[in-house]
Amino acid sequence: MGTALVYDEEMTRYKLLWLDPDCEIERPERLTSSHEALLQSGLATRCVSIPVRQATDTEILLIHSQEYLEAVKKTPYMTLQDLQQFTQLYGAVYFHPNSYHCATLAVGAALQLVDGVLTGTVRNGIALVRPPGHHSMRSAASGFCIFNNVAIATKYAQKKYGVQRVLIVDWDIHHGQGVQYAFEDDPSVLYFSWHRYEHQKFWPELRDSDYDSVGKDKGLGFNINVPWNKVGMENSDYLAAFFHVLLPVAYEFCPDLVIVCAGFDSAVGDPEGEMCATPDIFAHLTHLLMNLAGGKLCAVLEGGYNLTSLGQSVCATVQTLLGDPAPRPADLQSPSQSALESIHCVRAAHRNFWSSFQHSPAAPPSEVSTKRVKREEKDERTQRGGATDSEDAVTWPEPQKRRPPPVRTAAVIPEDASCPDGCRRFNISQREDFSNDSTGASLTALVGKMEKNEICNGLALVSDVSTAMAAVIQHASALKQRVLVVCVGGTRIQSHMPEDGTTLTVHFNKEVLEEPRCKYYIPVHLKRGFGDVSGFTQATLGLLLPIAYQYDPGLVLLAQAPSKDRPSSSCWQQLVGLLLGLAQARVLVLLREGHEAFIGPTASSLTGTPAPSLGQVGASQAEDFEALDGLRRRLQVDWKLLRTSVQEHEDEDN
Ligand code: TWS
Ligand code: ZN
Repeated sequence: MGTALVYDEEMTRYKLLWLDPDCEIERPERLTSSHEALLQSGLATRCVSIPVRQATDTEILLIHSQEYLEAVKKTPYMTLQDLQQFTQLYGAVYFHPNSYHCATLAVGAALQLVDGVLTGTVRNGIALVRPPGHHSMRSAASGFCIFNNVAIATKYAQKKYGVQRVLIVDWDIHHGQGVQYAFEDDPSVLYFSWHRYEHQKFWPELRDSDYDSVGKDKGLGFNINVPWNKVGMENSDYLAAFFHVLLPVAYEFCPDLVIVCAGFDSAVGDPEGEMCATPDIFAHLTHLLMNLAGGKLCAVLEGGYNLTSLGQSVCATVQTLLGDPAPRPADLQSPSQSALESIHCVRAAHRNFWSSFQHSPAAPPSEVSTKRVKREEKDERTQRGGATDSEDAVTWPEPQKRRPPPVRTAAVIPEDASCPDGCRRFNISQREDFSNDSTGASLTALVGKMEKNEICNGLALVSDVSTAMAAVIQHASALKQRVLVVCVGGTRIQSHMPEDGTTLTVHFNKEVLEEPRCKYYIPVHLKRGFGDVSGFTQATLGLLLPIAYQYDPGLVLLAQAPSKDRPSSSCWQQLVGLLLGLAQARVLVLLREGHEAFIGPTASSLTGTPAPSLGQVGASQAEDFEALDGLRRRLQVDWKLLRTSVQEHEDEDN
């Protein structure tokens, strides 16, 4: 199951033919340099090349009007003057005699990608296209977009393959109003977009882009806008929006297919977005979406105008689609006040539609409304044009080289048990081991190999989880690695954990445990255990992941402690899959003897197979949700990525 790359040089063969400083950022080099970056890094050859094709009229008419299609069809025969005049009919777009041809190829590329993923030829993929699509509307071009590539691909997937629910994630820095308008009354398509908004001062300057556009009629709740009201948003702001807005809703929605409006103008260095998130963050955004819809993910290029930043971001995305471990999410700050304000408002606006938000405060506190700035107060649009000195000066660290270890997954399992698919058996035999604890010796040797980047991750079947855990922690701390311990089930952690921050323990349990006794020991009470999908998602997405990302461990230890109830296998696989985003996927899973049934599913997730979907998450158990939300609020003093709203009394570091 590979990763598709859909690309054709033909889409570089149109450009701006007259002087217009606003339009010149959208150049053919955007595609050539992205493709070149994939070739240079060796990623292109690891992908499955799928050819583009022209979309048919019928396909384009899935979204656009006949009149509009006929009008665009005439552009190849227009004079320069006619083209300029035609361009004037719309906003922020230009036409060229070859634009129409390229626009049909861009749609066709997205459809070829959907075909590849839905026929099972590939698991996922990316289409590198020009022109982009997300601004284009039923009868109008807009923002460099002619046909709405992603909206057409969505309808096509539903019609041709009977796909029911499609999640569209628009991480471009502009609001894809064309996608919003295409599906705002349609509950089968969930559209999520974050975008630079600045209280409606940023293009396309629409009232419809604010957090309170939540969809219409049957589609109420299925349109989610996160407006960014300040520039300079960072990795932690984007992650907070994923953890506290998109992911809880996406898991509740349970899509059959994920399509990403993959614009990279949301990355640092982009002259349009002016944000500060690094290209590496796209590895995490991609990873966090890869366990939805059984891994069926189609990324379609939208914007991105700093060629360096764009190339790095495309590579980060593709390398993650290929299954390589994501780089460590180093040094995450607290989300900014402005970002938290927006996140708070979105959750409040959607609290009646999604059970994950039903305990959010009803209305945004009056003082933090995002509509403080009135439309009339809008100041003059600043001079646009070529990059200014300050834009040229934007720099960021070179992305880490991601070298996946030669062995992906090792298994420490009894000699008589068969080795699961895709795993390397890793047992120190009794003969070589002088300590008389061959499992313990195997585990410490395995951690050593993980540390040396020879093996990525592993699983072990052990008779005593506590003893094994203690051995691993001791060894890892000798290697000066922060360890995240995630414990599922069991009544009490036997071994004594250091409380100096070298390990962080999150303990999920059915029983009521004690209150957090220090910042680094977090008991999480799940009344109905890990078999309860809504409790699991709330606890994992809203609590565990934000804490874990902020902690940034060098090793993750996931252990099944002795207990009567077991997590459902699909929840367990989702947990394993999501934890692989941390510590460069250095995850060691400890399974108890007697739980042999978990070996296969665990191995499958560790080797990179997407976890099965959890099913549409039904009505939640209010008690669990309230308790978990209460815990989240108590912990956010220490773990700032848990915040979903501004603090009443701000502490000094913010
Ligand atoms: C979309 C930038 C003109 C006036 C005001 C066309 C040039 C133009 C572009 C904004 C724009 C729109 C993207 C990037 C994008 C203008 C223009 C605004 N914009 N969307 O004459 O990347 O994802
Ligand atoms: Zn954009």
